[in-house]
Amino acid sequence: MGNILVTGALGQIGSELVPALRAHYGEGHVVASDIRLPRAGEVISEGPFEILDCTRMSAISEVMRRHDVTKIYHMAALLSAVAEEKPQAAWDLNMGGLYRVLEVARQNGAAVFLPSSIGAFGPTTPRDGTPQDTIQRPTTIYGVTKVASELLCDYYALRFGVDARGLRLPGLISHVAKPGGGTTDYAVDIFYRAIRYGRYTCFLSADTRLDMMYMPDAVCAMIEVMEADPARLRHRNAFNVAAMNFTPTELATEIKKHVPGFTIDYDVDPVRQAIADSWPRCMDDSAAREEWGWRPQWDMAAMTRDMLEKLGKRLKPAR
Ligand code: AKB
Repeated sequence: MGNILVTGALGQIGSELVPALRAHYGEGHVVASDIRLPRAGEVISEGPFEILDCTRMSAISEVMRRHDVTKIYHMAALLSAVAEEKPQAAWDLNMGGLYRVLEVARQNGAAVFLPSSIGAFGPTTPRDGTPQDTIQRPTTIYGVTKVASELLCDYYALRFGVDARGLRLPGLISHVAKPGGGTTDYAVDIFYRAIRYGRYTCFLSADTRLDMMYMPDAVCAMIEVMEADPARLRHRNAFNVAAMNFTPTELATEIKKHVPGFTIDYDVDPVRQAIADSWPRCMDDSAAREEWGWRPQWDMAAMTRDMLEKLGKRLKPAR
């Protein structure tokens, strides 16, 4: 078996994907990479690590050849809110990185996993039961890069036979690494604040419903879609995957069951609110269920219990 390269390995997804891939395929078979070295406290398990700028094609090529890489999980990207602050940088990294990863994959016969997002949809997309194949006219630079990335992956599959697969991920909730600049980040921050201060000020409005997923489900989905029998895949790339959806009020009510006295208030950030208002409330993921057996394990109640338990071991109340 060849080896797996993970770009952006120190980010929110990579921090859990790398250990999961290492548990599944063996420590030495998974090369973690990022633009910088891990900082103190950032542990992504034992195993090979490379500093890699994935906008440099020769650097990706060199790492791939040296480690005999046959599969790339390409996680390096800017998230929606930070991308809106720096649209030019978002285009350079999100598109420039993917283009180079796909090119090197084509030259070396490697497969590629791409995380797309609910951000690939826009205000004219049906927001409830969002179909697998539907209108995609996002109004954010993040969304523009996600749609273009989905199309580029399809093009490389069709034109060059690159086995490029991917998922449209919802907001991801994790107790390991915090997300860096997304619109759904509130659903992680709220747990840290609940434990430390017993209250949270939310930057989205009380009734903003969005699709969400607990990271263990997301990591399983990423491994499963890459292992799926290609003969069963009609879509191959950009599968809708859903697990739970809730509003900030509903999540706060669930947290209150475990943190008595927890309170939430709202100070809406118009930029992130506009982004959230253009995204699906609840995607239809039947294509993923039918074509490769997607089944989420975590709902809001189980995720909330686990987040509070895991974070509660690391964080002390500030009160
Ligand atoms: C973000 O909020 O930008 C991401 C996403 C849903 O793609 N979490």
